[in-house]
Formats: sequence, C-alpha cells, structure tokens
Amino acid sequence: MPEEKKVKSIDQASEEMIAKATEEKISTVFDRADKMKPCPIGAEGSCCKNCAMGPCRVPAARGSEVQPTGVCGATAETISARNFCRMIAAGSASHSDHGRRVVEAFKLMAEGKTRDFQIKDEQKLLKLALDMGVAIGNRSNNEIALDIAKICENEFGKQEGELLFIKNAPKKRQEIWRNLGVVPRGIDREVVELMHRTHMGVDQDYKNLMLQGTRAALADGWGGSMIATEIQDCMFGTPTPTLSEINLGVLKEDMVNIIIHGHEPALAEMLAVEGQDPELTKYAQSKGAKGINLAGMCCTANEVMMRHGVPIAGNYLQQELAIVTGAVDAMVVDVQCIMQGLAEVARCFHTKLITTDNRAKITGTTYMAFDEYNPKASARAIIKAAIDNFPNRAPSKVRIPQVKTSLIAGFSHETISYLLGGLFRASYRPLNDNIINGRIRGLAGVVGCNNVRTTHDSAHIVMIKELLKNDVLVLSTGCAAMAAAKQGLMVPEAAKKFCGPGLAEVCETVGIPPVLHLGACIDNSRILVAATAVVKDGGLGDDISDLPAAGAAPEWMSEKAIAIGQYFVASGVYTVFGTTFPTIGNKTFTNHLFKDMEEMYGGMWDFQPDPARAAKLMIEHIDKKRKALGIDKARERVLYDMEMRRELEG
Ligand code: BF8
Repeated sequence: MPEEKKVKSIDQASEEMIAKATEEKISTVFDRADKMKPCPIGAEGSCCKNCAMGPCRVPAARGSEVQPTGVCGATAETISARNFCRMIAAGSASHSDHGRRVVEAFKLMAEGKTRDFQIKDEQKLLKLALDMGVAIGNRSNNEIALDIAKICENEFGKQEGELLFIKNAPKKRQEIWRNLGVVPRGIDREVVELMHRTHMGVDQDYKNLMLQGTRAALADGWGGSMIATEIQDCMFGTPTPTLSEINLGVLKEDMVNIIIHGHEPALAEMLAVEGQDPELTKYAQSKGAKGINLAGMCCTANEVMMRHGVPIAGNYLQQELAIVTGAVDAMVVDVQCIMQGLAEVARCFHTKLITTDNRAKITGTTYMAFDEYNPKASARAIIKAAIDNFPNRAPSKVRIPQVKTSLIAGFSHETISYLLGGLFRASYRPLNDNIINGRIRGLAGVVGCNNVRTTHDSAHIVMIKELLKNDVLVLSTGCAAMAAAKQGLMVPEAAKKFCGPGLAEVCETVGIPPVLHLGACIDNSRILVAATAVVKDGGLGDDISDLPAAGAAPEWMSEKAIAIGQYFVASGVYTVFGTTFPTIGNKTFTNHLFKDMEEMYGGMWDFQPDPARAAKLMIEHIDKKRKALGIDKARERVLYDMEMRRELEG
C-alpha cells in the first residue's frame, strides 16, 4: 500500500499555495485526488477494456489464487501484460514523437528554412557525423547536419535492421538483445507492432508480449529519447554546470511572469533568448512592469535552466500552484504532463493559459501556434501577449511564497567526464577508481515524476538522502531532480552535510554536488550513455548489468516512466518503483518482470512504496554487484532511527 499521507507536500512553498487555494476555494489536483480514489482493479492492472465485450475485471477473489479470465478467455497474465505493454507503447511514443519534432526543427535549420536556430555544439555535431558515417571533409555544418537529420528521420520509419544507437551499448548488452530478438528495427514500427499485438485476439502469451514491450522500450531509450537528446545538444548546446534557482519564490511581483511548461525545448529556447530583448523589456515597462521574468515548469524547466540558467518555478505537482500565486501573467504549454485542471485554475486569476502545439490543445484556452519556420516571431508574439496581460493582474490576489533554493545543473555525460578527467583527458577513470576503492559505493539513478497519491517530493528526498548517507552517488532527471534541488541537494556544499565520508570526499575534491542533475526525462538516455562510458573505462565488468548501480522512480505516475523503467531493466539495471505498481494484480506476470527478467537481462523490476526500504534494496543490489566484481569490503550501512527519519522527512 502507498505510504500513509501526512502532509500534501514536504515543500514549504507548495504547502503555502495549497493553503491559499483552499482559502480561495480553488480546486487543485490535491483536492481532486481526495475526492477521487483510484479504481483498485484498474490500479493493479486487472481490468481489460480492449474490446466492447468488456471491460472485464479479473482480480482474484479474496483469499484465492485463482483469477477469472476475460469473456474472450484472456488470462489475467495476458491482460496484465497487455496493459503494461500499452503503457510502454504510449511512453515510448511520447518521447519518440518529441524526438521526431526536434529532428524536424534540426532539418529546417540545416536546409536554411529557418535562421533562428544554429548549430551550438559543433564538436557534438562532428562526433555524431563520425558515429553515423556522415562525411565531414570541408563541408559546412549545415550540410553535415542535413545528412544527420535525414538519417535520424529514417530511424523513426525504418522497417528492418537495427537502430543505429544500439551499437553504442556495451558489446555484451548488444548480444543479449540480439539473442532475445528484442533489438528495435525502427522506432515507429515497434510502437505500432506493440499496439497491434495488444489488440483483442492477437498476442496471448505474456512472455512473448513482453519481448515486444521491451523492443518498444529500447526504441525509446536507445532510439527516440537518445536522438532527441543528441540533436538538442547539437542545436541548443550541450549543457554545462549552470547556477540558478528553484521554487515558486523565483516569481517576481513587479515583473511580467511567464512560465514555460511542458517538454519540447525549441519554443522554450526562443522564449529564453527573446525574453532578454531590451525592446520587449521596454514594452513590459510601458505596461507598468519592471521587466520580463521567465521561469520553467516540469521538464521544459530542466532544458532551459541547463542551457540558459532560467530559474525553475517547480515540478509536476506545482503547475497549478504556480498560477495560485496570482502572479503568473502567462503559462505557455506544449506537450506532456500538462494538467487540464490548469484551465480552471487559470480562470480564477488573470493568467493566460497559452497552448502552442496543434497536437495538444486545451478547451477554453488561448492557442498561439508555434511556427517552426518562424520560431522567433512565435516567441515574441507569446511574450507580447503575456506583457499585454500584466495590467490585468489583481495585486490583492498576489501572494508569492518567499521560498527558493540555489542549484547547479547541467551534468551531461560529456561534462561529467571533463570534470572528472580534465578537459584534455576527459574520462570516467577517477569515478571508476573511486568505485573500485570503495569511496563511492555505487551509482543510483533516481528519476521520474510526482504523484499526488504520495506526499509531494517526500519519497524522492527520503530515498536520495538514504543513498547519499551510504556513499551512493545519485544521478537525477525530471521532476525527481527538481525535488532534490528544492531541498538543497544540488550544490557542492550538500556533500559534507548529507553524504557518507567516502562520497563526501570525492564530491568535495571534484567540486560537484552529490546529486547530479542530468536534465529532463528525455535525458535519461544520458544515464545510459554515462553507464556505458563507465563500463568502457574498465575495471567494473563488461556490461551495464555488472555495475554497482540501481535505478528508481519513487513517485512515478506517467506512462513514460514505465517505458523508461523497461528500457533501464532491459539495459541491465535493477529498477525499483514506488507509490503503486501496475501489474500487482497478477502474480505470474509480476514475477516475470521481477524475477525472470534478471535471468534474461541482468536487470529487473521491483516495487517498494517505502522509499527508505527501497533505498535499502538498491544498496543491497549495489553490494551484490560489488561482491560479484570482487570489490566488496566490510562497510557498515547507516541505519536510521525514528528521529533521523523524522528529520529527513521534515
Ligand atoms: O517527462 S518526470 S511528471 S514532467 S513524466 Fe512529467 Fe514525470 Fe515530471 Fe517530464 Ni517525466
């Protein structure tokens, strides 16, 4: 069962705005969750609604192991697998469609059809060209980019062969995938085939279904997501450590506040650039504001923070709360993780909710299309609309929580290797050495969402602090990263305060925070690349599954998280989810994910809603891997008493 809820959020700014919403009788996700409890049958994956003879509910009767079948005879494990696979398909499609849009923008840039974007990271462009067999010679960057764009486009529609980035994985991993027949051929093909195989009356063998589920998940992690990250880096710049601030306190009472919310960074990039324009600042001043204040929300926030230092207003469960401050003149959204509830909350204030993508409109809000041929003009029109709305703000309704924290983000895989090895001999050697000598016990990826069914941010923080205490270096993305940043875990000084002695020493020597912010959810591909680099550096086995490493999404909620989890598992990573798990209604299929997968991939799923216990499971897995590598040595695990737990959760 999910942990007992005490407060809605451990974040003070969020609690303040939840209270303001209650005072002003504004309904938010927190109220709606209290009113609407999850359907227990659907939550455990025991409901099939894939045809009109149902929906069929197949939970086992209390005290019984026997589960009924659907009216077509589909077994509970088939139903469970189908539901899980459809989550993977949706998650993989979301990341990949994001990747496709980035490639389209890249191609327009390369063809000279828009001059608003240029190549920002030439080195990365050339590396990609080498990886993809694109001629460099004395060709222009745009000529090279056009070839790369065409190759990437083809990755989506390819019908046979293997996705190109598969060959970047450790050799042993590639062989595992080939032997199991799960190497993706083309991104779209794997998603379409998975949707077909989960249709009524098609694939009715849960193991066989999951092979295609895995193929579609790998098409995300080593395909769509990786393409998105690589091309974004070429076009917008590879992130480097950048200092900024996070939480609702970054909003400013005397400025035009524009929140950029969603996932795809092209428009957000332009807004970040144009938001600096003195002419627009003057226009804002003409309307009575001191200037323009941009702030990010959700994964877009991570993108523009890492590349431009734009402050972050908050993570997923803070989107409505940002509007509740009364100080947001425009919230600009594109795709993914945007709650429809925003429209209703915005109606209680002057806030203009602007959708920008024709794939994602919200009834009753303003639509201002992002024109990819004219990104700059689109961005300027949106900023102007926000400025025009500033005079409509009701000062009596404004209350901005005075809560914000410093963070350093932008630890791309390339940056980590420069920081560790120096600019001229960038390498992971110092990291591997410190893992081998035990100063760093292992690596953990703590990623994923917020989920209103558990206290906002709490599970992330309890888990991360427990890992740090036990000398586990944490890599983070998405809303998990923002949770960590808000609690002050993303500054170098955090090392001394929160880490075991070994990890603290390494972080202090290198000058890095103990929780490294690698970017948005799409950038989980950076974790795969970094893990592969660690393997290739040597001394820690010859595959990702040999590494003393684990992954977690303690507050997950989205289908993308399931796709990510599956590509981590299939890449050899022990991956534990919190809050709830969508297959627990069926033991056979859950065992397949939790046990059989270890045999197949060396990585497997797990579920543990108590974040401290989940951290313990991750540490046990890390220790198991250390032992297998012969680098284990007696070390004491830090056990928390109640007082320490309270302090952590407070
Ligand atoms: O892609 S972590 S709530 S914002 S799904 Fe969404 Fe989850 Fe946040 Fe970004 Ni990722």
